[in-house]
Amino acid sequence: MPENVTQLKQPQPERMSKAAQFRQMLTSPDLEFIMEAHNGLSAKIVEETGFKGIWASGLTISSALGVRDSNEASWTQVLEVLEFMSDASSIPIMLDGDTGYGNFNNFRRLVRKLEQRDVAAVCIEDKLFPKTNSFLGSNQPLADIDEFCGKIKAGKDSQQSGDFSVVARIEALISGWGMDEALRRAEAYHDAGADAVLIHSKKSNADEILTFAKEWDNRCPVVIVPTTYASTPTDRFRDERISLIIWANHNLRAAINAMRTTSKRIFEEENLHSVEGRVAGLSDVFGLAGNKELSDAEDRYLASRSDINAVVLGASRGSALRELTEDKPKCMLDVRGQPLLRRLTRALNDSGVQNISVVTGYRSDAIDLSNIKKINNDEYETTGEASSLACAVDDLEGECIISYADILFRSYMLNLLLDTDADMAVVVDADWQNGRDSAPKHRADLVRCSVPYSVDYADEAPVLLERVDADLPAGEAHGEWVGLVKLSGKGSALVRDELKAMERDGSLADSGLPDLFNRLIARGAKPAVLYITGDWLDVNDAFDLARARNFT
Ligand code: SPV
Ligand code: MG
Repeated sequence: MPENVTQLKQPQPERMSKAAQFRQMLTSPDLEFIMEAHNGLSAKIVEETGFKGIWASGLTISSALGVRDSNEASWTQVLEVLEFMSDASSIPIMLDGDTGYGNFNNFRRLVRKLEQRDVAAVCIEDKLFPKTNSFLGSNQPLADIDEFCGKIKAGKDSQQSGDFSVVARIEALISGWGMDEALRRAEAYHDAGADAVLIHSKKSNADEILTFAKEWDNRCPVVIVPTTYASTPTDRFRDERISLIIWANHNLRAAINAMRTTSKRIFEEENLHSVEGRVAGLSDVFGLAGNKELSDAEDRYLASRSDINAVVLGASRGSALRELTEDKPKCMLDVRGQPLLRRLTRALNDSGVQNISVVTGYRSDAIDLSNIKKINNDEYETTGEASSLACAVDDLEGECIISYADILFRSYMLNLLLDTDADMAVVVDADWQNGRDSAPKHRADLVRCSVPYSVDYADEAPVLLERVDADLPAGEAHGEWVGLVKLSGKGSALVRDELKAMERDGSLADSGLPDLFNRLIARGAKPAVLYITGDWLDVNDAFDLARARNFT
């Protein structure tokens, strides 16, 4: 795969520009070939085949867009296709620019736009806008020679790089104006600055092309399109010092046949059996699209969260939910078709966190999710959250998320947490009093922070957690502890040490996460606070469950 097929790279000074490569093909003494393409994919295929250049055919680009070769696609629509082709390939492209999409002024603007897209050359034909394909009808009117020469001059004068080529296509033979007119026009276009002339013919033999080439005697490079006179041996053109052959439309025509055959088979057989081996494999499709480069780039540029562990505390039954939690812990309660815990693990996975340990207790057997590691807290009936966390102490390693299993929250919170650099960070709901009067909530863990939440929070000073306490007087509280924590590697080590200290002093069994954090704060830790306003809930009773089921 050529380098810039799949990635945009710094310009490589040692490499010839596409325009220079094309000019060299035109002026070299060898016969060269360019092959038709009509979109990014076919441009890649032309390049990988080994062709040194691409013909961006008006006929096939139009056909691939489902319109006629009569300037039905606007020039900017063609330009858009070309941009994809140019980005997808690293060999030069010559655009079939029809009549230049207007007069000299439209053409010179086209030249500038083509150069901006690294298109190496444009070919314009001496017909009238809107053009008709040369193989349709007969005696199509030709452009006035002087007008067409002015167009060539305008194009050449406006190009920024000396290497960009303008090829002048002569339709005199096709339109029945004869050889003398064709040669007269070639002379005029050459004098006007064309870098090459394309002499076109729709005869079934190459006689008039070969005669033209002899008479022209290589006064400037000659380009031909042997579509109708395809039986002529290529060496005959070499002998007449033709510079460039355009294979004008064969990729599109091949694709039409292949698509028809495949569609017909699938339509008739109503299965894919007989086509599977005949069509390109998906790995081929991904290969052509350059997916390997993308995954390498993801490794280089995307912050990886795959090493982050999550410890989810899901040991409690939730006895306020009575018979609903008889056969399962509350984290397995169904919320619109999915257990709460599955919603949580999905959210973690979606944020890139894959290593999830769930500390279970009550009806551990009912926690049957496949992508988690279960760690049982055998003493869940007599111990609290800190003990559950201590059961997962081996997973409190490196960057970690700690979460209650029975909370629902919007995914931005997780990303907010995962993006912080703080050694410890907790999410605090500043809107904790909202709805409290109408529906008395389970005793909330309230928090006091270094700075209250403010909507016009202009200064970026960090907010620190000072205390978590369900008994905090409401007037002192700045929010509610959500039960979502992020630890850095250092933060995890501090938490591990503190859990061990709690075990030693006998306080572990009776402690919750708030107690753990108050101890850490007392020892000098400064957990950062990420304020949110609502957008989450925890499930403690049937009322919470009803709210959870409405949480979208
Ligand atoms: C094209 O490919 O659109 C051409 C070449 O202009 S031809 O169809 O032979 O005129
Ligand atoms: Mg054309």
